[in-house]
Amino acid sequence: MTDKSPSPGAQSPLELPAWQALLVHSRQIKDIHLRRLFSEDPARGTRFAVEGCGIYLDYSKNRVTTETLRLLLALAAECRLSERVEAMFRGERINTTEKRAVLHVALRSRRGNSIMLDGANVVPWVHEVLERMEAFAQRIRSGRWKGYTGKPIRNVINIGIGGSDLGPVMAFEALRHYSLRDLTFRFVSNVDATDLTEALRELKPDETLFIVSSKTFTTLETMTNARSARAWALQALGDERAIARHFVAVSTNAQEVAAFGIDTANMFGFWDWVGGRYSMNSAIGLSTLLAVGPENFRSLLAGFRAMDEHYRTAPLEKNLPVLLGLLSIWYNNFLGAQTLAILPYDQYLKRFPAYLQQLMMESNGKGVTLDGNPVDYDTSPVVWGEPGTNGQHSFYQLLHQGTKLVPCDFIGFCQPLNPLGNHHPILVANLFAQSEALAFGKTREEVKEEGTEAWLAPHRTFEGNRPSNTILAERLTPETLGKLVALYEHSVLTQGVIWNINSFDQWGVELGKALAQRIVPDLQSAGEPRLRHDSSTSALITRYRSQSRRKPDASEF
Ligand code: G6Q
Repeated sequence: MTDKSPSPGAQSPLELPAWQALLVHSRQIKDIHLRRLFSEDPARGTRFAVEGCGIYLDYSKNRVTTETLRLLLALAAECRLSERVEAMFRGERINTTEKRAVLHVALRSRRGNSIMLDGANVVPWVHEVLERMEAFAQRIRSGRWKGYTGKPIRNVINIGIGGSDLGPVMAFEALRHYSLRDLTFRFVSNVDATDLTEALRELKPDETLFIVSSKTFTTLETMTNARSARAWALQALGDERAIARHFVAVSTNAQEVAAFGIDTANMFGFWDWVGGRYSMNSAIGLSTLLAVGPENFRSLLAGFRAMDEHYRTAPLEKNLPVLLGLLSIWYNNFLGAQTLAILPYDQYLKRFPAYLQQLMMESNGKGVTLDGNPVDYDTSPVVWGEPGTNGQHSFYQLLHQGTKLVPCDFIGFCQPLNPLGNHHPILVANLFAQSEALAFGKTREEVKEEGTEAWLAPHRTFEGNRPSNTILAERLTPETLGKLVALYEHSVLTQGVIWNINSFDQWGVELGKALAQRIVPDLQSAGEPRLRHDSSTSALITRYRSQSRRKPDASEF
């Protein structure tokens, strides 16, 4: 045994020449206005734009010059980004704290490819599971799979949380247009019984299939929900044998799946080299496959693969995930931005910001470097967002006139999936107008020229110079969705490499889980427990115990 860290222990980015140069450069250009950058370079709108595998990234409305980009790209090179990317694709154990490879890219690798891990090619394993998932999906979708009473399945409920929920629910919503409308899909994640209770409302147990999605099959919330769902089904169907017809599992843990009573023939596996938040195209995507069918699911995978190829092969200056990641570094570490807004102008992408919250913040919300030293620079921004145009009538006020610098990612499509009158041009006009307004604003003079009284003019002035990216694709297809998700996955790695952190572990979620396990008995015990918490937690527990036992008066109903 050695207590030496298994990580490469690279140099702090602060010591790199490009980082130092960026610091100097950021001071020099911090007051430069986008109005000036655009007027000095009439071709800026297309010069600072790049297209990769059908996704167009316009990054011209960012507070960057050619020199900024040169330095950011130099920083990527000094951090040996390409080497680290290759290490991931080659299956090296880059998740050092968990001693695991990071091979979500293998999940979308073409059959016939070879990705070796410990002397074995993992690609055939991926395709074997995929084929089983497809065969199962065909049986459910065609009605050939019968529930215990002989009826076909009409409702599918995915039970999972975190990475075993956010990907499936985001993908279902994003691809709802392509889904089989005969089936109802619901997603249960929260241990709050309201989630399961509302999901089960009006459903018939003999027409309902539960997918228990859990990599470990030990997660408290998921197992609590799965047991309650099992009791609900058993109560109606009255026979243990019914469980095999109404429960399937997605997991890496066959032993626990069998212990729960699910036939392991109905278990779809994956591997420890697939991180939860990177698992939506593993068997965790079973609900997506059931909803959209094998052909669309394969297109989704093809989209991921196209972006993987682009990331691996495109030169850094034309590489979408690299540019997106570097721009995020620029605002986060050199211009003092604390957050990033994700603003999709497509109602089907309504859960995309929530999905990206986990992807980015769980991956890069880290406080120590790969070799365990505290970082002395900011890591992940706070990620948030809502679909447009709704956000415009809510928080965009702060984006336009507030005191915070909020870089925005606008995402839009040229073709609608639901053409109706002039809805789509109105939607897209709003997207373009917002990034234009943020960048260029409206000067005090312009406001006055419109006849606004002097005292009101400051309130109606927009200083502008507020940065955004615009990500534009032709149409929201399964393939496009795959490209978009992979774009952000790889942007996360790009940032993680620059920050010299492990983007693939999540130790920060452990402590709260462990403390909850200690508090449950304090809340439930019949006798007064001896509380050994801090005074705040103990007082909260005491108050809960007294109020949860109080019978409401009849008048309160
Ligand atoms: C994601 C995390 C986390 C995980 C959930 C569910 O990267 O690891 O969100 O997905 O805690 O875990 P299980 O799939 O094991 O239930």
